Amino acid sequence: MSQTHFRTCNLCEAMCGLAIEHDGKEVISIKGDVDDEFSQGHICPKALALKDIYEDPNRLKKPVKKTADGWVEISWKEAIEEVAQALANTRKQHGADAVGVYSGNPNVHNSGAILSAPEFIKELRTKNRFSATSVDQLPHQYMAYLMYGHQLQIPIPDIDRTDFLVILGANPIISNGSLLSAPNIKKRLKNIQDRGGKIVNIDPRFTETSAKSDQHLFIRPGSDVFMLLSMLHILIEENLVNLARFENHLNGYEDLHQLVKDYSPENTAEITGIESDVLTDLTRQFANTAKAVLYGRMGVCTQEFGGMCMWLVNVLNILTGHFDEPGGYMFTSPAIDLKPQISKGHIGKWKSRVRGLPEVGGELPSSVMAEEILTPGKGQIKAMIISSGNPVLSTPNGAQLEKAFESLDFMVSIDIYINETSKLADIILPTATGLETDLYDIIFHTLAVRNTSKYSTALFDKAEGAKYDWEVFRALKMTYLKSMNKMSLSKRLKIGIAHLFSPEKMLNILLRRGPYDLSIKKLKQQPHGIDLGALKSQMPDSLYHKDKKINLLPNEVKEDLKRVKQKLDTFKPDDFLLIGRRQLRTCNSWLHNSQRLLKNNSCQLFLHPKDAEKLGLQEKNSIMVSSRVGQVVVPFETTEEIMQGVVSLPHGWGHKGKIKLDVASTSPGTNINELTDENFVDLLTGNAAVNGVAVKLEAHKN
Ligand SMILES: Nc1nc2c(c(=O)[nH]1)N[C@H]1C(S)=C(S)[C@@H](COP(=O)(O)OP(=O)(O)OC[C@H]3O[C@@H](n4cnc5c(=O)[nH]c(N)nc54)[C@H](O)[C@@H]3O)O[C@H]1N2
Ligand SMILES: Nc1nc2c(c(=O)[nH]1)N[C@H]1C(S)=C(S)[C@@H](COP(=O)(O)OP(=O)(O)OC[C@H]3O[C@@H](n4cnc5c(=O)[nH]c(N)nc54)[C@H](O)[C@@H]3O)O[C@H]1N2
Ligand code: SF4
Ligand SMILES: [Mo]
Repeated sequence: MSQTHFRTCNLCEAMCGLAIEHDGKEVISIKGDVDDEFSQGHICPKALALKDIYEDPNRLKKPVKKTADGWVEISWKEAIEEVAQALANTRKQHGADAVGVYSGNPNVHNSGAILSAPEFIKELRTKNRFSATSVDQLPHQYMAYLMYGHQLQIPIPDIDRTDFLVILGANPIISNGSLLSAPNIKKRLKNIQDRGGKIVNIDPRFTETSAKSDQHLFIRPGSDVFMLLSMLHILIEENLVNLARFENHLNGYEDLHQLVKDYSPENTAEITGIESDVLTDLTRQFANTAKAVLYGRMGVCTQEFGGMCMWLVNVLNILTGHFDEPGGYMFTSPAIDLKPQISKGHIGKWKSRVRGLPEVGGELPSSVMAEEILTPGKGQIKAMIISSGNPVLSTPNGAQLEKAFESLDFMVSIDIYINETSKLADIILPTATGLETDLYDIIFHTLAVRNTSKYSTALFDKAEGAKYDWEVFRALKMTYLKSMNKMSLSKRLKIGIAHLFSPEKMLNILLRRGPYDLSIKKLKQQPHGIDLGALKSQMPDSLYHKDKKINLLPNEVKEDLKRVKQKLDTFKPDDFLLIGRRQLRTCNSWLHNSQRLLKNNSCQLFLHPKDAEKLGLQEKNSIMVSSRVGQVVVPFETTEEIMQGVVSLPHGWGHKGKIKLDVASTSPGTNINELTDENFVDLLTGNAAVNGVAVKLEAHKN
């Protein structure tokens, strides 16, 4: 007899409700849950892969250890003890910083991991902590901390109520929205137009989102900061600034006038490729529409001026009265608010050993990971822990990172597959995942377009003896502390008590502390989730700065403006600029092992037909693409949908070497991060600049 189980999809930020028909052992079908309070039946092709992941014969079920004869299964007890001992030995011999940690994206979609990983990582006392944050949203957190006083106080564009949406460097029709959880975003965007509103998309490629917009503007990769400064220039010159109720809650407003003087739209048109009258018109419309919002994401974060772009996105929304108002840039009121529990943030408490880049919120940029492993000296990383991450495919100069990982004394991956990164580990600890886990989307409820709350229980039991990520972190913590001889009686007691609380119990406490009188019991009675209403105005009360003022012009920003000015003054166009591309049937690097997602999906370079002609490309050629750090040969497709002088390649491909991904290996594709450059970072935040990388192209005869 088949039954239906309701739960939230954990694959992207949209939090779609799923209705999963099953017979207790197997999934029969996965459909959108039409009764889900938030997603109302929406689903994308990726959700079906949850079945494939569950059934994937390549998925590891038991810990494995690398031996001369290949991988061999070992018991959990042996695996945990060996890992803990290796980490402890490294620390005793070389100091705490000799152990590095990298946390990847699926951790954020895993409430058990969110609630347990930091407790383990803290005990390592290492400064060498890295994560996917610095190849992603770091500039958002950086500016949230400086401007509003907390790194997680990140505003969300209220697309459900806006009448004018400017989308800069995001492709939500494919990505389903980021730092903007909004299931069925296609419909939500269409609703803007249906109520007479307008969508403008600014992107070096005419994307799937551009096609749904009312206006698309091509922009030269990495030049957004100049366009945004010009918008600010126009606002000030034309007296379009509307401080609304923030008049007395801003620090630094007066100083802005002087700073944007040089950035008239005429002055920036050459570098951006956007004509001055087009930009002036756009700025006027944005300022004069009551409910308008400017939204910037990956394309403007992971580039040379990611921090400045996110600063300007915030500033422009604030100065036009589109801040903390319905239809503008708003904050959520989540049922579980982690902000009071975690650090507000900090910058530069320590610096990376080799290049001297500052930590942000306790992490160093992932772009320095390889050099911290490869450069000898005190504090050199000798052992790495990778959890739910595939940095060989997802961080700049993947080839160098692969070499760095190979040189380590010890490496452990907490991962479900033997892939491009975990293949380099000494031990892999595989966890129960997806349909086998309980889930409360702590982070994404905090970044959603409506206040909602939902708890999903596991559909299937984990296999006998298997462990969840949170169980692995807890076991590692205990055993590591024992190996370090740091288990005093009081510590043992404290941890013993803490570990009496499962993630479910911890979530229950957090929910009960929240503003909505919720509990896990109540949420379990509502398997389609609970809608807690539209976003509410809450500033300046919810500012974390003591003076309850927005820091409109942080010193760090003032300083970085010099770098911007220098770029403007010395600008000369590069040969070609490389940008990234997300595809509907991918989830970063790790869903290519699902046949249904891999088919109809491939890794090709997009370039403009006129560029192809200039390069003398023939149809049967491939292209050799080279950058400062690497060279790859890729198949290409010409399209007028990309700007001349720009090429685009999707990330997450490059499935090669001694991996165990039978499906993905049939269509390996090319790793774009063999071209992206670890030295090309946003110097303000340390975020990787994986967009706007200078490359050379050459025809390659197959
Ligand atoms: N050039 C370029 N590079 C990029 C990007 C880009 O746009 N362009 N995007 C960046 C972004 S936004 C991100 S978020 C990063 C992602 O970077 P990463 O997080 O490093 O990479 P993922 O591909 O998400 O890898 C996730 C890993 O987790 C494993 N995994 C999946 N589920 C589980 C689980 O439940 N438990 C455990 N333990 N492991 C699991 C998978 O097998 C896989 O190895 O990539 C970044 N890299
Ligand atoms: N299908 C699918 N969905 C996903 C993911 C996935 O891998 N596949 N990954 C998830 C993750 S981890 C994240 S973080 C989100 C990201 O979600 P989005 O932020 O929507 O990211 P992208 O789709 O990479 O869109 C970035 C856009 O920026 C453009 N761009 C590149 N360089 C520049 C530039 O210099 N200036 C401007 N203005 N634009 C530029 C690119 O052409 C692209 O259209 O997606 C999530 N959703
Ligand atoms: S849009 Fe995201 S959350 Fe929704 S079904 Fe697709 S992968 Fe899952
Ligand atoms: Mo991401």
